[in-house]
This record gives sequence, C-alpha cells and structure tokens, in this order.
Amino acid sequence: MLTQFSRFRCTLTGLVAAAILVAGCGAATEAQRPAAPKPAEAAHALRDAPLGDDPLTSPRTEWFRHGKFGMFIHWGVYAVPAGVYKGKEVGGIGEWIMSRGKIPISEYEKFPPRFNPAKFNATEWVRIAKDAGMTYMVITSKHHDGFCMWDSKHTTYDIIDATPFRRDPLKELADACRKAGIQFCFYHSIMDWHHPQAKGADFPKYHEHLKSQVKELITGYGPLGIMWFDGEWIKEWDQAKGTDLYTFCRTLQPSLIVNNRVGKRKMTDGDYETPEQNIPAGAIKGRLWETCMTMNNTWGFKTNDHNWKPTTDLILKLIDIASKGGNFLLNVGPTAEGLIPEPSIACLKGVGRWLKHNGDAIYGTTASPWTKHPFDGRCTVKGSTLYVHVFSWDRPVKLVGVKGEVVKAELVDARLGAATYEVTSDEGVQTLTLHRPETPSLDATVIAVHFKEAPQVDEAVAFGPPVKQVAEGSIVLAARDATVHGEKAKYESGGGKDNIGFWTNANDWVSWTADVTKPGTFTVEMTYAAAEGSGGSEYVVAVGDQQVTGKVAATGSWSAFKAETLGKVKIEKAGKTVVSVTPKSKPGTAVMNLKSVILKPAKD
Ligand code: FHN
Repeated sequence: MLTQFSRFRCTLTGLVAAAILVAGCGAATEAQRPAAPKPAEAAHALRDAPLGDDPLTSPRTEWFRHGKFGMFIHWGVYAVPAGVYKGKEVGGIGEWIMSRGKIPISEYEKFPPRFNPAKFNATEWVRIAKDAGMTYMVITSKHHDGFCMWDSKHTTYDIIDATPFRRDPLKELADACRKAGIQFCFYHSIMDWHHPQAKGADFPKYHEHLKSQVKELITGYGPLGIMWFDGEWIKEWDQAKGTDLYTFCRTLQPSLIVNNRVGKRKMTDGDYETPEQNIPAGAIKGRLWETCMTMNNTWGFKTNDHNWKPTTDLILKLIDIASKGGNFLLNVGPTAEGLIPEPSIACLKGVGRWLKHNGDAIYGTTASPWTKHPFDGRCTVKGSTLYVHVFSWDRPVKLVGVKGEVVKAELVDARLGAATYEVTSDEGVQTLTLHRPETPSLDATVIAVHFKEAPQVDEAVAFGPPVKQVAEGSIVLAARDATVHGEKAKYESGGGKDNIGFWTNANDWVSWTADVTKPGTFTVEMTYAAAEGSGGSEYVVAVGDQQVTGKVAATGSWSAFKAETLGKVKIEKAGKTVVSVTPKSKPGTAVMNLKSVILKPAKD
C-alpha cells in the first residue's frame, strides 16, 4: 500500500517544496536535468527494427525503457460540454459524454463549431511536460467520438473543416516535441461512434477508412514514438485485424512502438501492456508495460472534477511503477480554450522538482530485486547501483540478504546532506542499514548505494519475510502474506474477503517463501472460492522442486470458500522453500479467489 499523503494538496505541496528549494540552493540548473533520451530522428533513423524483434531488448524501445515517464493528453470537442449537457452534470469520464449523456450525433456535431482553442500554445504544453520530467507525449488524434484533431483528407469531421480554429494542433505539437527532444506519439481509437460504417455489416468499409487515417498519422507527422490504440473491445475487432494493423504500422515506420490494444489486449498483442488506473502488484513477466492514469477522475476535461491527486502521491506512484520495471503515462485533459488546467500544472511542477534532483534513480533504471520491500519504500537498479527510495523513516531501512560489496552510498539529492549507513553480516547473511538524513525529502529520499557489481538479493528474502512452520508442522501460506506477480491479481480484504482476487489475467501468479524447520511429506490444501460459471481454471502448485496440479471447481460465489486437498509433496531439507500457484488456463472470468495454501504433515 503506498503511503497516501492526503494531508497535502497539489498546490500546498508545491508551495512547501518551493520553500525548501528557496531555503536550500535554488532551482536546479539545466545541467542537473537528466539527459533526454535520443530525439525521435535518431530513433526513427533506426533501420535495424525488423518485425519480430524483441521489444524487451530492441534498440527501437530503448527510449521508452529509459524515458519511464510520459504525458497522456485527452483533448477533443468533448472539452466544450466539459461534463455538463443541457445544464445537467453527466457522470463518468468527460470524453464519454456522448455515450453517457446519450447525445445524438446531430446534437454532438454542434460542439465542433464551438471549439476554438485560441489559447492553445504547443510550445507551452511541451515546456510543461519537459519541466515535469516527462520524456514522451501521447495525444488523442481521434477518440471514440470520431472527431479528428488533425487535418484528415478522409473526412470533414476534423479540426480544420469543422471548427473555427482551422489549425492542426497535432502538427504544431509534433514540431514542438521534436525541438524539445520529447518523443511525440498518437492515441487512436478503433471504436468510432460517429462514422456510419463503424459497426455491423459495413465494418469492412470503416476498417479501410481506419487504416487510411492511421497511415495519414504515421506518414504525415514525422518520426513517432508510439501508436497507442484503444477501443479494441468492440465485437467487430479481432486478433487477426490487430496483427494486421500492428504490421501495417511497423511497416510504415519500422521503429514505431505499438501498444497491446492494437489487438485484444492479449499478452502477445503489440509491444507492451497497458494497465489502466492501477499499478500491477509486481512486474509483468516478460513484457514491457506502462500504467496510464488520470490526475483527477477523468481523462477528458470536466469543469466540476476537482479531485486532484496530491503531488507526493504521484511521485510515489512513479517510483512504485519504476521499481516494477514499468512506465508511467500520466494524463492531462486540456480545456476547450486550449489550456492545461492549473491544478494539473501545479502537480506536474511538483513532480518535476523531485525528478530534477532524483531523476537518475528513475530514468534508465530496471526493476527492484525485491518484490516485497523490507522497508517503507521501493528500490530501482541501474548497473551496479541500487537506488533506495525511502517514503518514510518510521520503520528502519534494513536490507537483509543484499549481496555484493558496497563501495559507497550517497544521497541522490545532495542538498539533503550525506548518507550514513553500515554493512553487517550474520551467519553469512549481509545486511545494509541506511540511516535517516538530517533533512529527509517531503516526498521520497533516495540513497544511491554503489556496489562493486550489480546488487543481488537472496531469493528467499526477495519475496518478503518467510512464513514460519508452526509447531505441529503445518505451513500456513495466507493470501495476505503472498507476493503477487503480474498485472491484475491483488490481495483484497474486508467484507468477508481475505484473499487474492481480481485474478482475471492468467499470466498472474502468487508465491510465498516458507521457512521449513521440519522437512517431510506434506499434503497440499487449497482454500478458494469461484462463482458459478467461473470454475474450470487449471493451475500448478510448486513446492520447491515438486508440484501438484489442481482444477478450480465453482463454489457458488466469489466469497464461498471451500478447502480442497490436492495431493502430497516432499520437502527434503530444512531451509527456505518457495511455494507458488501458477494458472495454466482460465476459461472463466477469473482464476479463483485464493484464501490460503496449507501444507499439512502427511499421515504415513
Ligand atoms: O474508453 C477509453 C477512455 O475514454 C480512455 O481513453 C482510457 C485511457 O486509457 N481508455 C479507454 C478505457 O479503457
């Protein structure tokens, strides 16, 4: 659970942080800003971006893996009503007002003539993104409403022909991004509520139109970083169309990155996963990934949505995501006048201030060796340096089981003073203890611990404190003690729940480390729940090098828990033993709600 600093609001935190800056040593200089990744031209110039390359290691994704932090922009004619239609607040996200407000096309078409963003300034938007420490920008070219924010040759329902603005803001933004060394990227919706053939039998005609417009975007705006597709859930779209569209995009620009929503969001679609409004419990195995998130509750601008996330909360989210090897795509929803809302700017300034002094601990880093950190914070890694991000010093910062020779430790933000630490060893287990500096950061204090080689962590502690075997010999592996790996599954409690739930992605798995003092033969007892119609998932329970398999039987509801004994496993010797539950299939909506796995001494 991330520490929620709800007592600070964006502006207050911004002011407090500014005070520290003034009291400290003034604003950071350009020299302290982390080096921006290669400008788009260099990425575009990559000729060695063959289809079938591995996104995890391909040169074409280097800027993405390094850049870590991007600006999502949802901007369209939905900013005209801005959440209010015929004097009434329309619930839900602002860019869905046509659907949620049940606005007929003929009525919705009255918005473009009122869309004249005279205050739009591409250079200003790019400066805001750059000052926030963002390295790429993804803007809606066309959202589900079908309105095109660029000068399209394939429709007059676009910003040039249907609004008094008569400029192409995407062209202006593409140029401004390139000048600033920020990757320019497009969001594009497959679903289209305006085009008359975008559903049913006529879909093939719309499909052609869709590809013509995608081609316009990919060939008309210079080197692009990402095509960020969305709205793929419609019944007319399928895996084959997704694969074709992916190939189409990469053929037009070989170094382009395409997200997983080009297909049906399967783990084989596109180049990376796109969890939305949530941060996975752990790294997504074998895939690049990026969490996209709103700063309040809406993607498109809504006049009356003031529920801004505190700056500190956004910084801790960025760190949490980076510690799991992901990227953070944080959204702004500009107004119909062409302005990014002030509270968004205040939050972004606060994040940018933190990144100016701590960016080395985010950009170009890889995931932490821990999946459960033994202190209130996270880690990231870069080469032989372990970055320790401390959210709160209320708990000691003791890294038990960290391996490797410590060369030195230093505060990444030198304004906060010097790092003090000690390294101890007990029965061959090394512990690094870090001490609170004189003036810890209001957000997260980062200590760079430089090792002789890349830091390693004993696997037995990487997954959190081991589960002790009880006196009578059982080992109770409860959901609350599990380490969750993947995108959707997570521990849930309250209302009769104390289980791993939301297990809708069959690639997600859970594990524990058991501290076995009495080896022997054990039965494996699973306690789980599954609603009617959601049984059938097959899974493997691995205990050390042994395993048993199971198949989920529906128990009646997601909170009707039943115990089932699977079979026996042998633990040969005392010590740390990793136990895991890995799905092999998921015919229903979710794998199961898992309450516990209990290893009970088998009666011979
Ligand atoms: O329906 C859209 C929504 O409006 C928004 O664009 C988000 C951002 O990722 N994507 C879809 C919901 O998953």
